[in-house]
Amino acid sequence: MSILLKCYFRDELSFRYLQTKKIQYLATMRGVKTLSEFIIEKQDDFKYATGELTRLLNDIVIATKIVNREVNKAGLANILGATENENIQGETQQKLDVFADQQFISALKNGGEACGIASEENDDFVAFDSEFSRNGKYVVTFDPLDGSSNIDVNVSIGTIFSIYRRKSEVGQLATEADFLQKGEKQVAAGYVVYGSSTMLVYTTGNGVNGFTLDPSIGEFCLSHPNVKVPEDGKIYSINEGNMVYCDQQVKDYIAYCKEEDAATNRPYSARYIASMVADIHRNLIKGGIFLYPATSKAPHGKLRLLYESNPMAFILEQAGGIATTGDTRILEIEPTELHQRVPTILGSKNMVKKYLSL
Ligand code: AHM
Ligand code: MG
Repeated sequence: MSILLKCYFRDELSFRYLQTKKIQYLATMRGVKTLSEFIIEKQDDFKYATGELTRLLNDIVIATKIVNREVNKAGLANILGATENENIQGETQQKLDVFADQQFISALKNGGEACGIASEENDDFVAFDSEFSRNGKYVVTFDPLDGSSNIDVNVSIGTIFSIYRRKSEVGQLATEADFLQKGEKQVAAGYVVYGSSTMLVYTTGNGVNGFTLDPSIGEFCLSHPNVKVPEDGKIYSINEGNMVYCDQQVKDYIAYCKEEDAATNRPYSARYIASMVADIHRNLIKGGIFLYPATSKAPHGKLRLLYESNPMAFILEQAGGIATTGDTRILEIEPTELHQRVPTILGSKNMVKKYLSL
């Protein structure tokens, strides 16, 4: 049927248009709103609304669908296992990390709305050098595959992204200053969790919405409108194996989480997947606190400000939570380098407040 339609609609564009309409029709029949419809509907909430951010988000969505397809067949496709390369942080890159990185770069480069990207897997930022891209108003930072140590063992992983308006002049090549912007300058941020189902959660600064991928129509459908993180929670997420290297505040807080007190629902439950997207997603829905603090071994913590902490902080704050280094609101940090790391503590408002009070 598809081949026949393709012959009838001689050019690819008409064929794609028909496919999109077909998907939208199927989604409408099921009474669900697709992510594409939602993004277009919300376009006017955005103060720079010209359609470019909408197209940029759609480019990102296409890349996440391709990555999702590969993640789902990772065990089959002889794509598992480490490459011989190491990324700038000295960690072994997994093949899927490289694949995902390339997918995002290619989608954003061809989309024309972004003039450059910076990603966890590249030593330096990439400025897109076509005339088309030089006119792009945005830059994107991303972690293409977060929690990649989980790939080989079939545990949830994710993608995280942030979008900023460029600071350099439109028409020129992107510069490092375009990427070294405070988190509060983000115009959009989101993540995709490749879990028991695939979900995309994002914000443009007007609340947080979550979409679940319906594999039968290949569309993300609105499943979690206006997500709010519960003010109190019962879950704490930290790599407790590092406790010996943590400072007294962290030790005291974890001891507090484990104390018995029926009035405050303690002891809390410990949950740690070592994939921050999955850990934070769970805590966002159920209520909880996630901590990757500074340790004596890693004085700035492990997580990267531009690719991990800022986007997650933006989402958590938009959902009513708090995101802090322990001293500073994460979104107020002035970045000094692309691969900067920061201690990251975020989650339910009252849990983070308790941590800060110690
Ligand atoms: P990655 O981006 O290289 O996968 O590393 C980030 C991940 C986070 O998702 C997770 O919270 C953390 O590293 C786990 O680190 P650890 O194994 O030290 O607990
Ligand atoms: Mg990561």
